[in-house]
Formats: sequence, structure tokens, C-alpha cells
Amino acid sequence: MKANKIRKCPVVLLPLAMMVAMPAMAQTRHYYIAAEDSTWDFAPSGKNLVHCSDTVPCDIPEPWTDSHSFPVTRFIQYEADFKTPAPQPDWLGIMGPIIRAEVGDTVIVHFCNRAEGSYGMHPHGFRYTKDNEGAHFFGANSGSAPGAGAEVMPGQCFDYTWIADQDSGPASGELSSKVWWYHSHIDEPAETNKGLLGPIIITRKGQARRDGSPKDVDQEFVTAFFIFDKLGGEEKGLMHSINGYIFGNLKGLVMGNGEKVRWHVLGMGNEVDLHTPHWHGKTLKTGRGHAEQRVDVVQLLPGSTVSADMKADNPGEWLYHCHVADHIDAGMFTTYQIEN
Ligand SMILES: [Cu+2]
Repeated sequence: MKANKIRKCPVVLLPLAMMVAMPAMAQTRHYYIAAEDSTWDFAPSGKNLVHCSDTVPCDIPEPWTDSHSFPVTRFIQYEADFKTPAPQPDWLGIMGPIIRAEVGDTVIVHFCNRAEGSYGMHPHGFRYTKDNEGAHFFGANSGSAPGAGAEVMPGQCFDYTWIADQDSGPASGELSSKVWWYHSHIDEPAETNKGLLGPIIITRKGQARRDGSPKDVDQEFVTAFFIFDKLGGEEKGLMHSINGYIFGNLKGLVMGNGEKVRWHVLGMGNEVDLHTPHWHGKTLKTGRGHAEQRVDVVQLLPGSTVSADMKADNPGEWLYHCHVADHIDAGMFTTYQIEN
């Protein structure tokens, strides 16, 4: 196992004015991520938690009543020892860890495949070389073979180097951070459907805290809308999920009154995966300057992403759901809470 190579900045005494004017130093950020087989319960409470009270039956409707736990393969983050799991917010659900960078940073993902199949990690947004593309294909036009990181066999490891360059970060009309996907890409449809996917957040240069999160927001949430197909198209295997949870089982979307909250939303899946996340209780703003728009619904297609800011100043528990009728019936909803 390679040692964590995060370098410490040398201590140099500078006049305060100079320190304030200096841009943040580019960082090399290390992530330790394994692919692992497990079982995932898309409704661990066994209940429909949004329509549930002393007088309302809490049952998940048929055909999903007892059909919401399935085999998955997921990206799990560890500390550098590859033994201690890194903490992950409950609301991130089935997704792999958030990989963060500020424009100018380099991300090194130390990936180990502990699952039974061969997998890899392909990022959106970052700049990378062929070996770090993490996608398996033969380029017949150039005669190119798959890159070194295209396919990591069971029991093997690969270090991906991904660069957050200017083109990886938000453009001028966008918010201070933006979200991208990463996922396995040998048999991409099968592997994302297994659960091998997660988010990347890249913050504009000079606008990130030390941990990469944007300075101008109090909290960021990431929610992915994806109909996992766990039984070859059979309805009772279609998990209309947000972060791998159905019927209100996605919990922890909690914010303080008055906080500025950024929502990163992502879509993945098949042609049925057209999703329209809708927030009750508050409107949001996408973009900035002339590109600013006020929304309470955004549009997602497979692979696409949207970021939007909410001023959380209306305390209460509010619905958060896909607005596609069939998807509502199948449980693609939860709630978020603005605490008083
Ligand atoms: Cu939907």
C-alpha cells in the first residue's frame, strides 16, 4: 500500500496583506476507494416513510412491499490503511464518496478491486490521460488499446491521476462549485446498475475551503435519481430511487434555518430515467449573473447534472420528489427538513 503523499506546506512568515492576496496553493488530494460486493436495502425501514402515521398504513405498495433488497457492488472509501472505512453522510446512500477538488488540484484515487468482477473508475469533468480514463474500449480508428486503468481485475489495485483544470470547474455563469459523475466503465450499463457510481464536486479556483468545499455555501447535498433495474425489467425489481432509497427512506437532508444550501442533482440509467426533481417549501437559483434562473423543478437525463442554491429560510419538513407521475407512484420521493 502506498503511503499518503499529502505534502505539508512549509511554514513561511509573510506580511498579512501578502497572505490575503495570495491564491490558495494547489493541492494533491488522495482518495482510497475499494469496489466491494454487498447487499443493499432500498427501503431499510420496510415502510413508506412519507405516507405513514397512526392512522395511515405505512406499507410500501405492491409489488415492492417485500421486494427492496438486492445484491449490489459499490465504491467504499477508506482511510489510507485501506482498513478503516471513511465516514460518509447517511444521505449519500448507495453512492460512492464525494471526490472533491478545487480548480488547479490533482486528485489521486488509489483504487482496489475487492469485488468478484473486473471494474474501474471513469471520471467525468476531470482532465486525464488515456491510462487514467478508466474506460474499456478499443479505438479502431487509431488502433488504440484500452488504457492501463481501464480494467482492474479482482484483487488488483490501480492509482488514477485526475487533474482539475480550468475546464473541469464551473464556467462564468455557473455557481462556485459543480458536480460530475464517476462510475465503472467496462460494461457501463451493467456496472452503474450494480451501484458502482458516485459524485465529483469541483470548486472554482480561489473559492474553496481547505477541504475543497465552496466557501460561499453552508452545506452541500448530492442526490442522484436512478431507476435501478434489479430483476431484468420486472416491475418488482425496478427501484425508483434517490441515492438508492425509495418511499422516503432517504433521510438526513437536514439544514438550519437561514443556511445557504447547495443541491447537486444527478441522473443516471436508461431511457426511462428522465427525472424532474422538485422541492416543496422553497425555490432555488441555478447559475449566477445573467445566467441566474429561479426554479423549483430541474430536468435530468441519464448522465446529466444540475446544481442549484437554496436559501433555507422556511422551516418545516418538505417533500422532495421526482415530478414524473409514474415515478411518484413507484416511490421516488423523500422529504428534507429546515430546522427552526
Ligand atoms: Cu423520475
